[in-house]
Amino acid sequence: MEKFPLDFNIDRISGTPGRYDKHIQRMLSDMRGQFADQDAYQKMIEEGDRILYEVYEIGRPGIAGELMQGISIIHAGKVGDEYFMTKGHFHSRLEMAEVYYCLMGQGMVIMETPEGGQSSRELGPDSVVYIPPRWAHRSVNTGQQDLIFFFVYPSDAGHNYGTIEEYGFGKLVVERDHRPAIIDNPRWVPPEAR
Ligand code: PAN
Ligand code: ZN
Repeated sequence: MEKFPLDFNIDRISGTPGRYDKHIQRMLSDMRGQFADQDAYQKMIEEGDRILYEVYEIGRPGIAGELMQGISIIHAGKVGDEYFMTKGHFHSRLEMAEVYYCLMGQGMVIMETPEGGQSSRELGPDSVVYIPPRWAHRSVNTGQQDLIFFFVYPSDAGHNYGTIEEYGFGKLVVERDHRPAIIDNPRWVPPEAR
């Protein structure tokens, strides 16, 4: 029990946890092929790589019954008219759920089932989104500030990025008339047609 500390605080200004085991930074260059406007992506990369989002993980053993916790920070910005977002994934153990608790910022969680079912929920200060078993999830920052949320999921859930990397999600979140809009992803192929 004493081997792992059981508590931590979250800094309300930066959103960072007082302690963590892993700090992951995902760069624009890690997201090749994920944004719909490839020309805008290429132009941005040529201007210099940048951090799109960061994850602070508070680890626990990857065994049944344990929970992984952490903080994700998605920075504000767009590639073309598509907002900065996470890669998105299914859990390798598909039946494993997750909870997001938003501390700061504005955004959306885009969700999708292996059968192609689509859903989304908004994230804002103090909102909670429950991601049910079997739903892939991607978070999108639709605001002008960092989107910061706490997450918790089973330590043995694992991450499967495969099909999302290939086809993306069925829906994209883009800016239309100065506000976020959810539109169909032209690159997406329904699972039964793959
Ligand atoms: C989150 C995400 C985190 C980064 O911790 O992993 O926001 O997103 P990607 O893993 O899609 O790059 C989570 O959902 N964990 O399961
Ligand atoms: Zn997850």
